[in-house]
Formats: sequence, structure tokens, C-alpha cells
Amino acid sequence: MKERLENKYFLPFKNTISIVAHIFTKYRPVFIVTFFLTFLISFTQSCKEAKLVSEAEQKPNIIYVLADDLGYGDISSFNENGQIKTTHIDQLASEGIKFTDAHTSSAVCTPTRYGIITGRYNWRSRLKSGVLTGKSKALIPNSRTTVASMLKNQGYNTAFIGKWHLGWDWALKNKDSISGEGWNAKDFSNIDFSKPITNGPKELGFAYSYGHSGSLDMAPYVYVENGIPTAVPDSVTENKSKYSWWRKGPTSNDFIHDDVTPNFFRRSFKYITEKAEEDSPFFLYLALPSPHTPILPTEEWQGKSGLNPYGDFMLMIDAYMGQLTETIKQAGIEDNTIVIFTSDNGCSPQADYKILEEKNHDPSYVYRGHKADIFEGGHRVPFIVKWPKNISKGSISNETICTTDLMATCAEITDYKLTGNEGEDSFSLLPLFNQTPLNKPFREATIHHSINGSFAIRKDDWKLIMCAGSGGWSFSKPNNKAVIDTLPKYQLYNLKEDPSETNNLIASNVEKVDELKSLLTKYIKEGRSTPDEPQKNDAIDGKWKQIEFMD
Ligand SMILES: [Ca+2]
Repeated sequence: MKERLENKYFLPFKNTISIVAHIFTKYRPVFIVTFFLTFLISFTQSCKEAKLVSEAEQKPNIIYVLADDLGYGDISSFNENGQIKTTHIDQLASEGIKFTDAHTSSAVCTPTRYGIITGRYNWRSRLKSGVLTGKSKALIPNSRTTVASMLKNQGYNTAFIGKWHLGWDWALKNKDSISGEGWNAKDFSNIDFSKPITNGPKELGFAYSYGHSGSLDMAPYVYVENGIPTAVPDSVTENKSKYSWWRKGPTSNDFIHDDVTPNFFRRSFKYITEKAEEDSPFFLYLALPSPHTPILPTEEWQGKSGLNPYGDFMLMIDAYMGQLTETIKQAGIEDNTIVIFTSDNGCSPQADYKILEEKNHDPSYVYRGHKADIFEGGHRVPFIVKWPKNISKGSISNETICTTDLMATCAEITDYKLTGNEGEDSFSLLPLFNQTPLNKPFREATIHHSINGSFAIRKDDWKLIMCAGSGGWSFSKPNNKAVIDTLPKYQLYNLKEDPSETNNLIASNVEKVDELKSLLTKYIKEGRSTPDEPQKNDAIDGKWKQIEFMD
């Protein structure tokens, strides 16, 4: 019975096994191939999945393009009445986010650059007013964390290409010799251009660097690559023309003023193309020396704007920005590359506001003043961020932001936690990129600073200015005592109702004045405006006279 049962139930099964065994034996090579293919497909699939995960976690490339003395109204998408059609920069804005209320921490070059690189307000450094020259010693100590050193530590390739203007230490022929500050051609005779510089971009975290030391109208006219001058200057040049002027000074034979902006763009395109091939992400800080003086549109752009050489120069920069976008596309890295475009302060009077006004173009848009001023024209700048992976096309943010915010933004993007003495005045822009609804203003308040070191504080629609007049170069200048003495000591404006700062409300809103003044005092005294432990501001020789209002 048992056997019968076994036979009844087992025999067909046994037969099946024999058949399978027979088939397997007969078609063994086919099975082996099938098994191998299945394994290969699933292996490839899991590799693909791993790659997708790594792509998702891949940190973005970051390209920061800083124009020099480019006004809010010089970009047509920021100025509906603008007469300079910046097609390529407008396209960048339409593909990303446009900030309408962005401010540089200072109204002039050096201090704004300090704030961008360190995430700390410039006036906390030893430079309490004015700018450096092409000969000045390094402003940022190597001990300070910069955007570049932080990203480098996070595995980024880092590069600076362009105008430095933060000081570096030239090698000297005679260390004991005292010579001028760098405003005169003879001030450079003690520099040994055959030796490397120290305390420059490399020491502050830029693995690659190529640029010149001051503004393009400040000698010496020498390129320095990775800390080494590319050529010892063998001539002295000077340009006295209205727009294209530069100060007299030593010049290397590979330094052609007209070609400096094109050269920086070319080198940036090469850097982007090369680094796109590597596994590590990159950070490129491209600091243009333009449209600052010398205003040098190349031949193909001369006369193209129908305005003046400044307008032509703007069109040239715009065209190069188009090429930059194209280079990123061609390199296949567009989706996860952040491109930031902004300026280091408002437009300079060197652009000739009068001639531009006759042609209905105002580089300051509706805002009062220009470069160097505490008024909006001094420090409100166009600010554009494109990042296809994380920013929706055509986004607009009207939040008040500051150029010091790069540090915290990059820190959040790379999951780095800033410590107490890093980025003291930096707030991450990520929530604004994502258009996350905020339940309070993005920044509690933002501080502005003019060329003579005057302060202003902005909170919501209100702006309190701690000086009479412009604190800069527009009417009325700080040294115009005859007028300044007739004005109230401070100024209060409501920018929503009065964006052009024409109606000083200082006498009519004492409460607001007190509130803003005490907040400004707190930010200065605590050495920071972000919530963390208080820090010290850098000391100066003598008195910091611009903060006397705190006494
Ligand atoms: Ca500038």
C-alpha cells in the first residue's frame, strides 16, 4: 500500500525531476548563460541604483560671478526702464531665482569682498572705512574660515579667478624699506616680483588661483597664478582717457588691460570644462574687474549699446555670461550647478550718470545715490541664482538678503555646521531657494556700510542711517560741511513708501529710531548678528569714530 502510494504520488514527481534533469543536462550551456545574464542584469541594475543615489547625494558645483560696480538698474530684468538689454543675464534670472532686495555688506569693493568670502560683516575687520590698494597687505588672516577653505575641507575643488582686492603680501627686496601705500607708481619699487606672494588666495582655501591684486585701475598690473607672478613687470603703463583710465604703474608684458575680462572668462570656461570631468564638485569664485574702470569694451562691442562705453562694456559682460551658461551646459553639469551672479556695490559715477540719464538709463534704477553711498544706490544690487535641480524657473524673492549669506548657504548645502567664529553674519539662503514659506522675515535686520564707514540698519521697511548725507560720493558728501551741518544728524526712511529716500522721518518716529539704534548697537557689540556666542570685532589703531553714536 505504502509502495503503491509512493508510486502513485512519487512516480510522476520522479518523472518530472528526470525530465528537468534531462533538460538541464541537454541544455546546460543555455542555463549557464541565462543564469549569468540574469546576474549581470541585476548587478547592473543595482549599480545603476547606487549611481542614482550617489547622484542624488552629489554636492552641487558652485560658481559665484561677482561683477564690479554694476548697478541694480543695469540688468534689464531688474529695471523695466533700463536701456541696456542684458539678454543672457536675464535668461539666467528666468531660469532661476531673482532677489529684488539684495545688499552688499559695503558700498565699495574690498569690504564687500571680505564679507562674501568670510560671511562676516566687513566692518568687524581692521578696515573700518575705505578700500585697499594693489600693494596692501592681506586683510583676512589665514586663521579665519572662508567659503573656500570650508568647501575645500568638504572635498571641493576650489578656484579663484579674477580681481582679488583683499590684499596679499608681496615679497620685498628690502624688508626694512618704507614706501607708499600703493597709490603712486613709485610705491612698487621695493616689490620683488620674481618671488612668490604669501597670505593670498591659496592660504585662504583656493586650491587654484589666477588674478591681479587690486582693482584694474590700480597697479601693479601683474597676474599672479598659484601665488607666483606670471611675469616680472618690464614696463610702466598709464591710461588717462575718460572711461578707460588706469593709474600709472609697473606692468608685465603678458598683462593687457583690454584682455583682462575676456582672459578671466576664458580661464573660467577651461576650469569648468576640466573640473566637470572629475568626481569632486568644484567652487569657482570668478571676480570680474568689470564694468569698473578702466571701462574697456573690446572692439566688437564698441558703440553697440547706443549709450556710451559703459553700456557697451555691460553688453560685453552679458555676452560672456551667455558663454558661461553654454559652457556649463556643454560640460553636462547644468542640473546640479549653482550659478550666482551679483555685483560688489552699486554703479560708479565713472559710468557717467548724466550721459546715461540723457538716454533714459539709470544704473541705480529708482534708488538714491550710487557706489560708495549709504543710500540704496550704493549697495542694493541685482542678485540671481540658478540651480535647476533645486530652484524653480522664474522664482522671485523680495526678502532682504546680504552678500555675507554665501557662507551659511554653502555650509548648509554641504552639511557643515558653522562654529562660533565662522560666518558670524551669514544666513543660509536655502529656504528662499526652495520658496519655503517663512513665518518671520528671513533676516531680523541687515547692516549697510558706506565708504567712509558710516552705518545704516534695515529692518522690514525701515532704514535708519547713522550719518547726515550720503556717507559716500553723492550729494551731499561727508566733507561738504556747509550742507551737512544744516541736515539732521541721522536719517530714517520707510523704503516701502519712499524707496528713493527723499522724506527723512527722523523727527517723527522716535520709537522706530530707538528700536533700530539699539538693535544696531547690539549687533556691533556682540561681534555677530546670527544667534550664537558673542565674538570680538577686530581692533584698529586709534578710535573707531563711526560708532560714536553708541556712547
Ligand atoms: Ca566695486
